[in-house]
Amino acid sequence: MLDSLKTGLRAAIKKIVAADGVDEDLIKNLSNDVQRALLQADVDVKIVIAVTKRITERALEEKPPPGLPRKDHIVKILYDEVAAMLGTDSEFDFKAGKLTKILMLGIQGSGKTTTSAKLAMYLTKQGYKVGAIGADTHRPGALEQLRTMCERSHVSVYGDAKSKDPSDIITAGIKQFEGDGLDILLIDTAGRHKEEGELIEEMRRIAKVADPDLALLVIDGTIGSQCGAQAAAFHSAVRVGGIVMTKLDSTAKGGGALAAATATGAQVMYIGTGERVDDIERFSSTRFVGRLLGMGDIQAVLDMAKRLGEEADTDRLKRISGGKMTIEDFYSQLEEMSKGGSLRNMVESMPGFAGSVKDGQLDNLEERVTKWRYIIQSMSGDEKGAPDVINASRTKRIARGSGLGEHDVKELLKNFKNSKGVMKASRGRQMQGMLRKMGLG
Ligand SMILES: Nc1nc2c(ncn2[C@@H]2O[C@H](COP(=O)(O)OP(=O)(O)O)[C@@H](O)[C@H]2O)c(=O)[nH]1
Ligand SMILES: [Mg+2]
Repeated sequence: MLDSLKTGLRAAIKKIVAADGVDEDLIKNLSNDVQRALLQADVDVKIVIAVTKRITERALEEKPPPGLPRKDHIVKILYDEVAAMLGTDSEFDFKAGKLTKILMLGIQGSGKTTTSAKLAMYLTKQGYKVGAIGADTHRPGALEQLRTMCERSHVSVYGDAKSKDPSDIITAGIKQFEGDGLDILLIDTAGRHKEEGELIEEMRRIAKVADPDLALLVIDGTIGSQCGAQAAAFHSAVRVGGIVMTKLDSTAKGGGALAAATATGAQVMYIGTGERVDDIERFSSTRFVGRLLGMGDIQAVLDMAKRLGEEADTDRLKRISGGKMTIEDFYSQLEEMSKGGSLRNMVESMPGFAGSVKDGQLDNLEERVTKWRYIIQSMSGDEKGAPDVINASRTKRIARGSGLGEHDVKELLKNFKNSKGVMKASRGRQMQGMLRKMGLG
């Protein structure tokens, strides 16, 4: 399910990026592509229609921020809306001084016990007084596992290794913690039974005695399409209030989240990113969609848009857009591109480049930019201002000064000339244009 969604959405984006211009047909086409991809991912048809309708409307009507190419803006809209479908970034509204009981649900191995201990620590760090109950009577050692993992956060754990009745354990646990002034009580449960029906029945009984304020469904992020049915089964027993997706540190991309979120109407609240007790994060839907689409964080695109907007009036950009770029301008543009991270991150986060740039090419580019720095440092002021004066003997001198070959100097001059034309043609697309001229677009 995840793979088809990923492939479908990426193909839709590729089409946009490859198109000559943006028109109504292209946007309709995008809408259809996205619709198909989401439907294939078992997303509820009503949701699919609503999402694609919003994408279409926004793509047709919204004006991109200054400096952001319209195509990138449309890709950003797609990001926004798919992320919004997964829910806004939300956290349960814990109230200090009032006990919030959290019931952990999920099949064996999904990461319930680990997540209980992670949450115990995470919430303790936020200043809440946390306690835990181990009510998994099926797995030998489950209580010990919870206790050991909670040691570091000094969260006390109630359990009864001899009891075979989770409801009894929970009742006794709640009683034991009474008067301790807990803000949060985490209840870890079993995830396996001889039969799934029995497991769901047990959860129903547990929910009755625990009376949870929040039931968190723990989903193994490496599992895809089965998540929907699993989530629906648990949801039928206990109203699921939030989802935790685990194992996102492995190759998992967490596609099951979509299915689980759709099946329960609940939002993903936390993600597990490792086996250690502090490997937990609040869920961010934009980051998740970025991961799903393999494009890094959309934030990089937004940052670029903002920077372009702020710079729109500087002398340098006036020179550049007027076709009067100097070599130093050219170099500072390159530097600009690598600001706030490596060139690789920058390129990977730009819709339209992700996936189309091979690793080798990028290494190559970073190497070339370094070389160019040496070359530019070996130029005289008038050469930097008007590179046309650089003849064969000057080329030789510059090459010697920079410790590089004459062909490197020539390559820089050629790229500079190409970029100059591109910049003049379209200021807004300066970076893309530059990359393309370097043979990367
Ligand atoms: N890599 C990784 N492993 C995890 C994560 N969460 C849980 N695990 C591992 O998954 C296995 C099952 O976890 P456990 O908490 O016992 O699952 P439970 O049966 O639902 O209680 C254990 O080996 C955990 O270390 C995670 O976020 N990342
Ligand atoms: Mg467990």
